[in-house]
Amino acid sequence: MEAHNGLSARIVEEAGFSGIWASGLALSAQFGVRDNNEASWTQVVDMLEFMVDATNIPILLDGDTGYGNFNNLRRLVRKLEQRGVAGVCIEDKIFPKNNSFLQSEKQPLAEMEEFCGKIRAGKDSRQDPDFCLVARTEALIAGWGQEEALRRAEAYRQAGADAILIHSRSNRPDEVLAFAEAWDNRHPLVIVPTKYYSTPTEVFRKAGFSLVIWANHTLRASIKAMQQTAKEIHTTQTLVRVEDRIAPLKEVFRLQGADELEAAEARYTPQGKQSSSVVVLAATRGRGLESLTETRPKGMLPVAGKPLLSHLVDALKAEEMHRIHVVVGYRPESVELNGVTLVENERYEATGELASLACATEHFDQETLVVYGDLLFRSYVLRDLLAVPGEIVVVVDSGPVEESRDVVSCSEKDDRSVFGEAVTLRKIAQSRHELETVEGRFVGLLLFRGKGREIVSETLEAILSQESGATAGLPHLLNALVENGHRVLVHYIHGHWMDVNTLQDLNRAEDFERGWSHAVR
Ligand code: SPV
Ligand code: MG
Repeated sequence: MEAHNGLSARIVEEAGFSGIWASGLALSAQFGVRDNNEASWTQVVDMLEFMVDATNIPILLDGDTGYGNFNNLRRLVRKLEQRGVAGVCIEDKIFPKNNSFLQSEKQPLAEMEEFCGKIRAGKDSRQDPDFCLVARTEALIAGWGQEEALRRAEAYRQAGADAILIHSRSNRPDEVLAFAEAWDNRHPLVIVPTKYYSTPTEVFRKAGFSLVIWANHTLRASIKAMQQTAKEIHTTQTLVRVEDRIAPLKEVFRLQGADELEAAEARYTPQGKQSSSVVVLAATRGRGLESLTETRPKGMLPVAGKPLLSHLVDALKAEEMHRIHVVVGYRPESVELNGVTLVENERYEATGELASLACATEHFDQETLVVYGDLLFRSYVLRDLLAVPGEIVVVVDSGPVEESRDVVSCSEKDDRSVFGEAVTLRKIAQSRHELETVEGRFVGLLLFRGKGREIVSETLEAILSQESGATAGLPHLLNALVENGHRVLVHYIHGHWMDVNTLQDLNRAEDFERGWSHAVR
């Protein structure tokens, strides 16, 4: 099957083919030039390198005439071997050649003996005994007839060609079938049924052909798709009509092997140096603080001389987390923070935390921290959390639970003597009566990285696809993760944090930030 660059080569391999035809026509066309050796042979070889890198199946290059005489072919064979190309097909025409279907009868053929010398030179210069040299005769294309085709094919066989390609421009298979009959299985035969495409492949199998080349079909398929898409976008001046008909970006990334790079990054880059992102959930006005939040959400209320959210942002930046995305909703114009990206949840009034989080999924990174916008904590809380290895980690305060909000049940209780033992989340609830055991309270810090990003994104999407998902909060996501069998690691802390929900909290926050309290809730 034809391919003409790394992407099409990978697509051909994924379709199940066991070999690739690096078509001269298609390679020229994708460069936007004619099939007349307008692209240099080194440009062709460079493209082949991408195709070899993208695949694990053999690639047979359509080497035209070998780009010159026997000497040019020798060098070509060496370069192809060096780049992992499995073989080359050369045709008995004169450089620069023309495509077989253009002005066919005017095409001069190479002198037979000279072409045999080229075949011998090509064979002699290979180092890998598996490197294939296919000799293609254009005798039928140029109108020299069956007898000349057979004469040349035999000469090329004797010169050492590994297979003979007999090319025909007839709409019927008769020519190549007659050739095969006379050839009588002397040596492997190859055909390119571009013109006589309606013949069942079984006919070719029965006639003894070793290889059929479908020579230009990924190129032609892509031309049509590109033309239709470009025209439609130009005409409609919008992307909405085409979006669902074209490959999603996700598919592009998959074909490029983006996953492999991500996995390699996890293996080869130090954890702390992962590219990190933060999503701060700060869309709501803040219930319980109505009197102060007429013109601004609670995150903008001043605490110790600056907005509550600024304390959080500064704490994040102190841990080198500079890509901070704050999801705003209520009074977004009042949220003025330096060095953060604001993401708006326009439906904040009708939706919950998860809907806000979903507004920021495009900002999820190799390592992503999700944090409530009304949180204050001592710097070690974040530093220690970032040092916990694991794909999904939550912070739980193991201190005495006074309130019944965000209470959690974990696999083990906080036992400082077994420092480092992995504890996992069992369930999070809004009432301790829903839990068999209560080990603490969720602090509003969720970290995910590596595969955890995919898992969280998928779970989030699944929840939001249900009606009940619209108003769901972070606990809903955590429970869904656990229910789906994913490990949510628990990182225990003991105090040194607080969230702000009431006027009293606001005063405590002042003390907390001034260092006067340790705020064990
Ligand atoms: C090619 O694919 O470039 C070929 C086959 O050489 S053909 O176009 O039929 O000549
Ligand atoms: Mg060609």
